[in-house]
Amino acid sequence: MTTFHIRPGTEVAAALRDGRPVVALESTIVSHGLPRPDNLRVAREIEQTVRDAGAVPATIGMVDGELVVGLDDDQLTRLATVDPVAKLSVRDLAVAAATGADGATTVAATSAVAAAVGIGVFATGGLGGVHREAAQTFDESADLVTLARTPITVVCAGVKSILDVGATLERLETLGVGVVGYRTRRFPGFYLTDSGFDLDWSVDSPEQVAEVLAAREQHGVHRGGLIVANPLPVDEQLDPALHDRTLTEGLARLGRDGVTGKAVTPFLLAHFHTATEGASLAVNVRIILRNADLAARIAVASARRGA
Ligand code: PSU
Ligand code: MN
Repeated sequence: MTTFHIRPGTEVAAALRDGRPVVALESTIVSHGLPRPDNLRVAREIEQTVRDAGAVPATIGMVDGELVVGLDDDQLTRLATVDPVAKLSVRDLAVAAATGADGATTVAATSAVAAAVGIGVFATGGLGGVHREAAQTFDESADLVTLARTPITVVCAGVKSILDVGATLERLETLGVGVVGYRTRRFPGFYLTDSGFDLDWSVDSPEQVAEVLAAREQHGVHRGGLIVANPLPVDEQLDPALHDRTLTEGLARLGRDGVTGKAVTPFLLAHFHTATEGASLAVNVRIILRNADLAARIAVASARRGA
C-alpha cells in the first residue's frame, strides 16, 4: 500500500497511536462543494461536531504539496478562501505533491489517504457516482473504483440526484462495495430522504456498524469500502418540487454551458445553492453535520471494541 506521511506530534497522530477514535473529513466539499464564505464556517462546524461526539477530526488536504492529515485552522482557512484550489482525486496526488500545489481531496483521495494512515471512518455529504449520460461520456467518479480497493467506512447521504442513482448502485454492487442503510432500507437521495431505490441491508446503531466492521476483518472481506447511507429525516429534506425544478434547470445549463469532466459536480452544486436561494445549502449543511456525528459515534464504538 502507498505510504503517506502524517506529521508526528499532531493531535491526529497521537490519537491514532493511542487507538482513540478518529474521523477523516474531505476538503473538496470545503473548496468546491459549498459556497464561500459559508464554507469555512461549515468546515469548522463539521470538526466541532466530530469532537462533540467524542472523536478527533482529521480534515485531509494538500498544502504547498504536502499531504496533511488533520489540517490546522490556518490551512483549512487557506483551502476555503484561496481561488482556485485544485480538486484532487487519487491520480492527481503525486503530481500536485511534486509541483508543490495546494489542493482539496475528493472522497476518493481522502479515502485513500485516510486508509493509508490507519483511519477507518470517514464522513462526507454525498459520494460521487455515475453521471447521467455516462453511457456517452463515460463520466463515472473515481470515488467508486477507489472505494472498491480502499478499506474505509464512508458515512454519507447517498449520492445527489444530479447523478444516475440506479447506475451508481449497480456499479457499487459490481465493485464489491458494501452499502447499508442507517435505520432505513431505502437508499437516500442526498437532498431528499429517499432516492426511490431499495437497499438489502439496514443497521440500527453505531455499535452494529462496529460489529459489521469486526466481522469484515474476521471473514477477510475488509479490503474494500463500506458505505453507511444516512438519510435526512423527511421533515428536514429539501422541498421535492423545488428539488425537481432546480435539477431540471441545472442539467439544462450544464449542456448549454458545455460543462464537462470534473467541473460538472461543482457546477451543479453551485446551481442548486443559487437557484434555491440558500435552501439547498441549509439542507446540505444539516446532512454533513448529521453524517459527522454518526461517523464519530461509529469510530467511538469501533475503538471500544478495540477494532
Ligand atoms: N457530492 C456532493 N458534494 C461534493 C462532492 C460530491 O454532494 O462536494 C465532491 C466530493 O469530493 C466527491 C467529488 O468525491 O465531488 C466527486 O467529483 P467527481 O464527480 O468529479 O468525481
Ligand atoms: Mn467525473
